[in-house]
Amino acid sequence: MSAADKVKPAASPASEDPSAIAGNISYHAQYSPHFSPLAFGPEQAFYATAESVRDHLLQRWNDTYLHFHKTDPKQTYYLSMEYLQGRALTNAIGNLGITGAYADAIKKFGYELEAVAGQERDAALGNGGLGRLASCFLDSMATLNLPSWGYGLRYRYGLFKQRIAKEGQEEIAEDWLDKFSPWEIVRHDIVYPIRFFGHVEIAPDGRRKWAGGEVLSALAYDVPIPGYKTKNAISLRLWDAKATAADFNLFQFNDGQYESAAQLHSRAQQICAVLYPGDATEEGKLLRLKQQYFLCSASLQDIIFRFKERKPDRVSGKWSEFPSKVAVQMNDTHPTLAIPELMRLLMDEEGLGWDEAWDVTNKTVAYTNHTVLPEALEKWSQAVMRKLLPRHMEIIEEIDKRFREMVISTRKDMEGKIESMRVLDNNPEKPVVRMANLCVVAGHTVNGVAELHSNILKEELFADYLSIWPKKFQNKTNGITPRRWLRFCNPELSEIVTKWLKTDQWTSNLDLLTGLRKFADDEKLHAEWAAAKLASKKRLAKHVLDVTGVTIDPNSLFDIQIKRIHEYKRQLMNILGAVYRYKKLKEMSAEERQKVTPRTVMVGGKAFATYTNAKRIVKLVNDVGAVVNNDADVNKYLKVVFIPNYNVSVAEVLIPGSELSQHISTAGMEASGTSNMKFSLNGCVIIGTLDGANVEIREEVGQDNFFLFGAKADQIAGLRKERENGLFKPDPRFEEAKQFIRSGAFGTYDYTPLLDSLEGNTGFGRGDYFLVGYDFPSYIEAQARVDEAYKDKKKWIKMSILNTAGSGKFSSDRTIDQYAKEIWGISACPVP
Ligand code: BZD
Repeated sequence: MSAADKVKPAASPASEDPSAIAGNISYHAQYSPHFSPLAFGPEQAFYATAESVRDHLLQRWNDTYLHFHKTDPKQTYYLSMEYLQGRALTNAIGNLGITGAYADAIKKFGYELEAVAGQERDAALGNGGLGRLASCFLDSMATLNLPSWGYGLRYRYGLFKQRIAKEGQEEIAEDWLDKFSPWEIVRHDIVYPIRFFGHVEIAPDGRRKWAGGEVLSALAYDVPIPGYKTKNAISLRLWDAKATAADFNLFQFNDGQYESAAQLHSRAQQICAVLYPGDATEEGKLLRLKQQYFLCSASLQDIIFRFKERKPDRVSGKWSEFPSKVAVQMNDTHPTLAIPELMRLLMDEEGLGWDEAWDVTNKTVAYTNHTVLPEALEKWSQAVMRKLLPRHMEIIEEIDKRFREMVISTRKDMEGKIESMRVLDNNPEKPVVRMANLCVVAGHTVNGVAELHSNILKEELFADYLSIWPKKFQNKTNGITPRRWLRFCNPELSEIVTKWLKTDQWTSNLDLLTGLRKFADDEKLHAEWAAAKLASKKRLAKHVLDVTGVTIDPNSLFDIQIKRIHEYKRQLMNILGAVYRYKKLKEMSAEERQKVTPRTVMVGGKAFATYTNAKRIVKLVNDVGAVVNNDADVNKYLKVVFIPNYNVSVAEVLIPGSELSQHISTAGMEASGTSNMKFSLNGCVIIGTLDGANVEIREEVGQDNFFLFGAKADQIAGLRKERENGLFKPDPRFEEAKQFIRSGAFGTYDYTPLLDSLEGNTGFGRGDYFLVGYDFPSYIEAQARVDEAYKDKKKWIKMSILNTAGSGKFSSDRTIDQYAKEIWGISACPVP
């Protein structure tokens, strides 16, 4: 039966009226037909519903654009190679305050809202924390009515889909655009030329000019981002690459040379084909650099266009006004090319001199660092850069030269440091451009993402620059949006919070959660809290059964670690802990076992396709699970489950159902972490090291409500030295766990190389560089404290409540408000 048979189609929805909404859904099912008009299954229902919601969004998006245009406020542009948006439907109707109306409207077609929303594919245009942070920031920017937009790339295939096969992780292309995305609006009116390769010439007016090479087009797709309870909707503008008809060689095509006729078209397609194309080859590196430049150039041309559009009369001679109207934030070093591109546009296109262009650029751009791992700090080959972007390379060389001269002439004391501070590393073996150094030298502000991390930036990574620019460095502790990460993903707990606080205003003022503290011992609240947790645990258990076939017990302690698989995040320590627990259970008598706290250990996350040890860790978790879960002696007390294809929507099921979550990185290595904030907000207790934002979470929720273990950041260097000097004595429990795996207890796969990475002083595996062996005993002891605490149900629920109550600081509304005031200098611009 078609939608029109059930509800009469109507072109426009009236926002609060379910009948009018149903009419509009029916209208979209008929007149935006992507499917046969005869059927109206859950998938059709999703697309028609989404298009109906899009009508609301577009209205707001247009009003907001016009309002910003008229008021001409200073605007922020967030440049990021990644956005992990996840699903949009529930979030959009939640932010617009029309969830109930839509649920009722959908019922008229015989469907439940949840089932329809479950049809949506995740937009996974990102990897992990950095991409999800960008998405949380957009939600907060819109909610705070800030004039700000995001810019990114419209990857055809986002982050791969993970499947677990016998050999371990398999990667499959994630086809989020397979049908289409109902949220994006293609903007055929917004197209910019993007040049690659070519050469630099002197134009007749004496300016330097980049010419030749090949020119592609960047085409804009807008994704409207609604704020919570506001009329404002901002834009996430994603660029796609295109070639034009003029680039199509009809002569060659008619001559049967089909491939060469459309060469540029196929090169254009490569640019936005995938997120993080492999970069082991030279071609792969070139493609990544092309992607980065594509984002920067298209975005800056668009920003300059808008600067002119808003006040056409200011165009000539008023470039000093630019930084009072535009702030550009670079999300890590991936969009660093924004710096030389802005310089080029200002000098070569707009005719500014170096000093004026530099002043404008410096006052416009700021840089957020997300890692101190040396291997993650981007360096581009000077040769590749010169070939692809010859004019930008000239500009970078000039920035480097002027920086060097400035230090030599003003800071004699720093002469010995200049080489490592320079933008260029002219090592004859491998001359490179250091992108982070370029960001520090050119940006007006550099920030870290948690207090500990920002201090490490100031004291270690960027310490030399600090004495030159003491005011340049700031901290902006990360945050998460409370809308997606509590209100919408955990309706049961949200209702309880609203009931006890007697207001739902916590949704946009998360500090109000502290009001729960005074009820932390209230037995009625305890009963409600425990019931909500149990409901979420049951939903989680169903997901686990659906995707793995493993039955887990909702009465066991749900212990979760979900994040990208990386050695510094130490999923290996978690699984060694589980192996140790399993071995001890095996050694116990049936009677002794009955005193044990039953646990379900869940691990989820994707390993980068070429990261061998990370893939071995995925395989090990799966192998351990296969043995433990089928061992009838102990599987009442322990299950180990690998959750496949971890993504935003999986997180939305897992986090509400969690009771303990692991954030156990080697201290000093996790810049912040943001899932720790999501867990804590959902009443989950953390076991963790003093790393990243864990430090601040522990301060906020109270040290009694956090299971701490492990070495501190300032001990790490010393411990590594001790290890190198052969002074490390491994704990017998650590040896026992490793030996158990080596014995073949979990199958025939050869884990020797993985386990060897934990051995030795230096050399292979860097002699346990991540100090799993050092922290293991205190980790096991902290886990024993968890077991004891969980036996006291009252105590545990109280800890859970106090975690939620202490999470107010970690709202991305707080983070974005600080960026707005302390870095960008922008203020709210609400649509009246
Ligand atoms: O950024 C992460 C950090 O590891 C987290 O500690 C932090 O909480 C978040 C947000 O600030 N970094 C990343 O996610 N980084 C990447 O994904 C990445 C991508 C490409 C190249 C290098 C790093």
